Amino acid sequence: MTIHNPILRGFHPDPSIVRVGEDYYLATSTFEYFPGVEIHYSRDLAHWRLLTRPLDRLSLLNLTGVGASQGVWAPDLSWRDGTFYLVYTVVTSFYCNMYDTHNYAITAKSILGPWSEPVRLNDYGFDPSLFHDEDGRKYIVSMVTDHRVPKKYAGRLVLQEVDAATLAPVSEVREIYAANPVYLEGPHIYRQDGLYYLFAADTGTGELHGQSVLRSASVWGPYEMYHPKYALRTAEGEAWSLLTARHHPEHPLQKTGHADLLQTQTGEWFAVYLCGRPSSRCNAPMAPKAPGARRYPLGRETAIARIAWENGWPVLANGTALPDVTVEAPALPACPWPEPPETDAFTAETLDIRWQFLRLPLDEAACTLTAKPGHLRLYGGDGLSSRFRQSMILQRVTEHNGLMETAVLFEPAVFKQMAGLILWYDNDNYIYLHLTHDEQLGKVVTLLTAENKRYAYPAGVVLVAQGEPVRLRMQLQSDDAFCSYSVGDGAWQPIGGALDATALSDEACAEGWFTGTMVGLCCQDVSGARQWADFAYFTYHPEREDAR
Ligand code: 6LW
Repeated sequence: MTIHNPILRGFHPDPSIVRVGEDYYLATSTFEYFPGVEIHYSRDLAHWRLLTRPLDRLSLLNLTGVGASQGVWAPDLSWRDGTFYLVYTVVTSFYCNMYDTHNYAITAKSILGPWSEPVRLNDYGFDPSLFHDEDGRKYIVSMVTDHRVPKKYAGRLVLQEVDAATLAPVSEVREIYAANPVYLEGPHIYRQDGLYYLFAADTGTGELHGQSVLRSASVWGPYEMYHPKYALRTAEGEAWSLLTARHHPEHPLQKTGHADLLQTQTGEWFAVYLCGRPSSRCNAPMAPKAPGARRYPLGRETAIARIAWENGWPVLANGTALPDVTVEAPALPACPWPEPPETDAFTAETLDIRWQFLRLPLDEAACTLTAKPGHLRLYGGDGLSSRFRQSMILQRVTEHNGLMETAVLFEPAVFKQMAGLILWYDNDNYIYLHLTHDEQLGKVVTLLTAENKRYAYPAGVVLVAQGEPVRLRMQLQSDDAFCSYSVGDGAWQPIGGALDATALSDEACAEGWFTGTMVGLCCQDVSGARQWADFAYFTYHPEREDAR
């Protein structure tokens, strides 16, 4: 059996994996989306399905007002003696000098919960992970942020022992690695053959990203960094990455790093890591952020590699630092899952698990499947710039090409009421095909684009008949988005021409760093009247490409 990378497509960064008997659970970051943390399930490492999102109540995650790409970063999932442990950061200040990185741990007997109330960990930095030593002791390892200018420490890692029962700190916070010169984050510690292995992401999370490994006889260090024979370094001070696409811009999986190790019940070793599949477009050479950088509208995704041990060090089994697009699966029986349906007819009692909310959960008074059976009703919420009560549901765009479609019944009475289909990166970047009211024409369809707070209506407004459902469609093709609409059963009418879909990427968006394009359904009523919209279905047909 062959595994095709990425195994989790669309934005799913910072993978953390755990095996419990014959079950594999993989956690990824969710940033400003609610519920927080995605846990995916597999029995064979080839087939994955989204199983649960544990941070599903406000006492576990309240994202009110957080900025784009803040919120939940780099969850760490582990299991010991019948208990799951989930450690995560809720970032509430970023894009500023002084970060706030609130670190928490929760536990559960079952992966489906119930999860405990959160335990506060130290907030020195982000990417905390929990190490369970063989002697029963537990430790938290994380990176450290530093607000001083110039920074005294960049890429420092610290360790703290925590109480094995309560996870409360029991030791001081001690440095175990000082970036010199390699910047490390995303640390995980493993014990193997009596040694402590510190497995960490190096060199940021862009195209220079990689994965390094260090080891020590003591959990407190000193840690020695491995220099794999195959590591390709072109300058002094560069990381000795065992996994990286740095220096190989043609490789289909870029940005590779931030890995977690795993041994199967068959004794085979693997690592999950994050990667990106580039678009064909770049930022302008003089762009204020990331000049000239290639754009990744799908964000950072999750992939898997086979690992071998070389002189007691983990390395890629293919004998290079470059990961494979296809990987031979472990010797386990295939366990495929049914493909999730492309069309959501909104006939279930609850929203399909693929949908997430923006920052805050929507209750029945804002989002309901029962007001008009077979329809999703959204009551108009805040405007698209709001970091508070927006009426929006979203899911990941998983391939560069594909088609999204909905049909909406909406009778706006004033121009402050809008509802439709949105391609979304963040509050300042989106493509919004929607219905609204125009004082001269009445009910109209229009297109609003936002690129780093530059707003445009590239197609004006087009009159549509009242009382009829309007179908709205977006086609992603060759890095452009093409919009069209149809009234009732009428013919599809293009609106707005080709729009650059790569503008919705970490590279292009001024405040975004870590997410990717989402597709959503939403309704705004900034008049305060809470006019509603009824969506009859949502279809997403991604065109899967196995390498680009
Ligand atoms: C993640 C950290 C990172 O926590 O990106 O650039 C953060 N580094 O490792 C969000 O994915």
